[in-house]
Amino acid sequence: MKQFSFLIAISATIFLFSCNNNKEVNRQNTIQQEIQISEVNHADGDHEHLHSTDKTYNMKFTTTPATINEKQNVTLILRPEQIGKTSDLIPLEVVHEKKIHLILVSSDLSWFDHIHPLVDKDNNYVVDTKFPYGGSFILYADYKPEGASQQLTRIPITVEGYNKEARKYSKQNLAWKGDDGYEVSMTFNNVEIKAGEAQMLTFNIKKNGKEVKDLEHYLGALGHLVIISENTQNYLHAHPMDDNSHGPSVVFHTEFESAGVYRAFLQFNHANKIHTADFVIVVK
Ligand SMILES: [Cu+2]
Repeated sequence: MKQFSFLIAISATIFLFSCNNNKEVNRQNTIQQEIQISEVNHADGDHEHLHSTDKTYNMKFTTTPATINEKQNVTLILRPEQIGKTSDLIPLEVVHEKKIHLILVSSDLSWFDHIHPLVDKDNNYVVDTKFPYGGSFILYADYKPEGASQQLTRIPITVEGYNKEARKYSKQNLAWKGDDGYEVSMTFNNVEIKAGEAQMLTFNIKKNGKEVKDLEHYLGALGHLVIISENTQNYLHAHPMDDNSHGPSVVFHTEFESAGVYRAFLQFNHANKIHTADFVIVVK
């Protein structure tokens, strides 16, 4: 049985989830205030999660159709359950405007999506989506049962279809160029990012060479940042300090627990469109 542990920290609403095998997260950002450390048992081969303290929750996951095919519509169905009381309804709290934040990535972290399942009359959370090609993908469901702590369920899935060659990220890349003239550059306060050091990550957003100063909110904040380790076991989800700014800089405080290669996905809202800028961070 694999151990799936995670930690939730707040201050500028930063959530860090970490899933190191058999390792408990025992320290966190000096900037952040630690509110809870819990360990979750991740049963092999299914999506059951046990919370060692308090009540234990599981996010049951099914799809229609049961087999997911590339480029075809699939309905993802998530149902929060309390272990041992699976018939009980588990109401979820709204966090950053949504009850479930669902992050989807290909296992090589070259493809990313962020969607929000909606509750139906049977208390299932449902969303339709499509996967662009076949292979392994990871879903991260981020949710908070009423009166309980923030939960993260990591759900590995297989998509049938053409298996694209996996991309390997090794070189740091802090500059992103998107469509429509958007560019985002990332800087940090130290020369390099070291594990265990508090970091300030600053993203500067430009369009056609000009700084963007009229960013709108996305999910109640100026931006949304997801950082995932190369092995997909560490997941960090952050919102910036809310300073009533509208750009061009979006600042996040965080800390990397261990050295390695990470992919960062910054989402921002400009001109009524959500843009996703992606980066490669090498933590020493
Ligand atoms: Cu979300």
